[in-house]
Amino acid sequence: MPMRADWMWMDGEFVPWDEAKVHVFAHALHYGTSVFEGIRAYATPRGPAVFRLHEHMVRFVNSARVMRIDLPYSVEELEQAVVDTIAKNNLDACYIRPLAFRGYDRLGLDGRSCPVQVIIGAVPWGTYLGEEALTKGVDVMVSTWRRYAPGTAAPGAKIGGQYVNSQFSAMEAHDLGYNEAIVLDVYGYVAEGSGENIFLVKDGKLYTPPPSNSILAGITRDSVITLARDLGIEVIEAPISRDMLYRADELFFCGTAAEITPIRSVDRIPIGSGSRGPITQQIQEEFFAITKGHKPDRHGWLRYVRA
Ligand code: PPE
Repeated sequence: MPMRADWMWMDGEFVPWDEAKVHVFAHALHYGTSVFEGIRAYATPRGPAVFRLHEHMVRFVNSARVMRIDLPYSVEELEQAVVDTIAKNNLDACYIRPLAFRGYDRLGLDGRSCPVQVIIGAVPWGTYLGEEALTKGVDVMVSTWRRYAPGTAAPGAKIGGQYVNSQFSAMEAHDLGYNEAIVLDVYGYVAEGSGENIFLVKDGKLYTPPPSNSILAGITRDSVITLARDLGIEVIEAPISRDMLYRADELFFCGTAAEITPIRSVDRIPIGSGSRGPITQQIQEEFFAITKGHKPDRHGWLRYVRA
């Protein structure tokens, strides 16, 4: 069943889902000239609440800056448009996809004569890596594909065309019977998953690669670091070698879509006990307690859709 909702926010107005269309000569379709975000809203006792909307929209604007896309809306206008899109579609928990892209004018690599279009879609989207992924964990492989090298792309920006790299590793993993891939950077250090950041637990401490290992600095990653420190867990941002994965006590992915997903094996080697580890569970429970409004929003991360 295709994902859908009733209304799409498109260039400042709501259009019926089935009418939200572009021309096949849109520049983005040929060259990947787009920037996007993935944001979740959670169902809370006070209705839907968008998680870290401001940080997502700031990253969106910064990605656009790197791609040389001039956005015709401010961060505040985009935030309001997200809230309006959820309300207009009567959604509760949902996944929100803002996208800015170069539309149709002409072919040619420097597409800056092509008009900028902006859409915001919101759809229901359950667990990203399978029904039981959050509790049981996922089986992953180290991809044969590497993340792009420094200076060949912009890992810190969420640019559409860059995601062909992620697709290569995701498709390879799925074809070989794994849920997801871990991708190494060009020097052989662990970068991230095809669409998630990664954390490792060793001797009670939490490790994650720094931005210099070709990662997208995820907003969930930042939330995990904050919550772990709240819980008194030491967090170390340092390069991680492949063998450290196999020797880890616990491993987990985090991302907007993946939320906090334990990794139970890498290359068929069980990690730790081979199921969700205690620190992973502790951070996961803290994360969901806050996102779902069961614990006070002590970091000001929730934006309620209903005032
Ligand atoms: N790394 C990559 C490469 C990535 O795509 C994401 C998000 C992250 C890390 C985590 O970032 P954050 O969401 O800010 O915590 N991936 C998005 C797209 C997933 C998709 O399949 O589409 C997401 O999780 O929304």
